[in-house]
Amino acid sequence: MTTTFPSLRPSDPRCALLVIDVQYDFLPGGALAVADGDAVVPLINRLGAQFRNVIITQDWHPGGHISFASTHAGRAPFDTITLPYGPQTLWPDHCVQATHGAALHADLDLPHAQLVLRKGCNQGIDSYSAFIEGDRTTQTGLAGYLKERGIDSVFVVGLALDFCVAWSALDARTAGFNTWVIEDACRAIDLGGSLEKAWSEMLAAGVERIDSTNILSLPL
Ligand code: VGL
Ligand code: ZN
Repeated sequence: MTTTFPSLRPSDPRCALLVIDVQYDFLPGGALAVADGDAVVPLINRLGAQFRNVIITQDWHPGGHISFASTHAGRAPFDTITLPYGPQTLWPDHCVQATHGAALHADLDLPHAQLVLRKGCNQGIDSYSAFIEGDRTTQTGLAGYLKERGIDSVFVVGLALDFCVAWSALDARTAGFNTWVIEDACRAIDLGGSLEKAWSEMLAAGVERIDSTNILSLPL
């Protein structure tokens, strides 16, 4: 798979930056901390300044969510269970609606972001993806939102690379978007080989793997 560098400028109205789940619970000290997760914030701010279209996502679970180990008697975080829609990794309680852990990092500086999309709000369905929930049926509406606005190219950054970033990038491809993941503006959980698996699935699906310098060096 050869990487094609974006031919569109980030300021092009057909491009959008998707900023995935830069929330306190995924940052050092948080309930489901991603190592070095806070390191992406200054870089995302620099990238964001170049994009006309910025969309932010927030993992936003009700208390007692199906993805929480605490919801299932005898289960521990990082166990896998089988739900009606398939296997589900169980997590520590995280990103509970309107808690501090669910808040976006205060240093995220994206005043021009037009949409904050909250996902994982359904009690009985997890949603790593910003596009389609874990049952692989329920749509968040993001694909329609982007398409109705003439956006056909998305650049994905944030946390966690091997879960919400990867699932969002894969679903962006399936929905027909040109899709790039800006690797150094992401950090991973890396659970049982999940990072390697995520990259092989993304590259096979035609997601392009690039570095922030590939964007920051483009003319505005
Ligand atoms: C995420 C696990 C559970 C993520 C969200 O944002 O990558 N990971 N919920
Ligand atoms: Zn979650």
